[in-house]
Amino acid sequence: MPEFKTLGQFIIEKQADFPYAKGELSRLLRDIGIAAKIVNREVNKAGLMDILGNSGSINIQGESQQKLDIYANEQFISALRCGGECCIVASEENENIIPLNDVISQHAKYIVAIDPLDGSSNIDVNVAVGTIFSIYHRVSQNGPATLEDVLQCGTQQVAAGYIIYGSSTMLVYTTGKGVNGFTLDPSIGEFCLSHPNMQIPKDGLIYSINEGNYVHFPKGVKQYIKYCQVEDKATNRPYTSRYIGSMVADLHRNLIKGGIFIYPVTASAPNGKLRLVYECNPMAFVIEQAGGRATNGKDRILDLEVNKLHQRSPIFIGSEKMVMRAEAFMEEAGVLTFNDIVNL
Ligand code: P6P
Repeated sequence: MPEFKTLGQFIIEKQADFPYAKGELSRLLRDIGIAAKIVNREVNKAGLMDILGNSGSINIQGESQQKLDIYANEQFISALRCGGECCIVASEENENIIPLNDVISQHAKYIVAIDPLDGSSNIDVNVAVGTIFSIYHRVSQNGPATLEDVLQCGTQQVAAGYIIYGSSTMLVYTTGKGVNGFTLDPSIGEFCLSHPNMQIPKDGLIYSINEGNYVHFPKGVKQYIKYCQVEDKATNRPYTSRYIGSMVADLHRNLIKGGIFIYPVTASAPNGKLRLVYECNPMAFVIEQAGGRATNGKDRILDLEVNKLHQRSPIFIGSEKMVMRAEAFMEEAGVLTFNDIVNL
């Protein structure tokens, strides 16, 4: 067990890595940690409160909003507003950006993009869910921050991470100098360093994909899945299929054990399902910092141009060798569009 260190102590200690830091990013990360503890409290007793199930409303994604989706969204926005270190919040739950215009926040230098409760359809069946966050510097020099401050390339992220509300609650993040994991100790209400310098194995034996969409997958994905299933002792195949429909939980497992997570184009998601700003970019930053790889099957996720707030992208992410192998199948088969697929 690493030496006892809370998230707050670690953040302050690492602040020294940024010579010009005045503590704003440190406070912003602590604000996110506070909201995570509040959301964790409700997620952990969801079955005992009238907070299960859906709210009856639909979010910008056209998905039914769970009551906890709305609760989590409100908690993170409130914590960021009170903290004063963020001038805009872009939430996966909201159609438009949320400018924080009070006297202090409007001059803050950071932007936060957040998926407040990813995988929330799993809450009612007690499957791990998560929060995904991404932090950028604002690029506008004066006046209120704008949408252009949010539509930044993934390589511009200052920090990114996730909280997984599972058998334990963990906060995992990077500021571009490696990945560290903190486990919430409920007895003291603190996230404590439990997984220093997380590294994803370069190769793995787990593949994570919703095979229910198999008939609509690009040819290269179909061929890669068949590759995973072939019996070959020399390469430890067949691999193990693990997919629980909660990106944070699937990626956290693969980060620790090694593996690949793929969400390609499908019939219902011709551009992929997962959101570039709220899911793909932050998780790509974390996985790359842990020594892994993240592409859309061809191009690096972090290099993709961000044109729309709720833009979607296919994603191949995880152990470097597994992702490169899947890309090779995609290249050989040709990266097909949805129209190509239906005419297969
Ligand atoms: P499907 C949850 O809704 C989510 O955004 C990710 O957390 C998860 O990986 C994916 O969608 C699951 O999608 O189509 O397999 O149910």
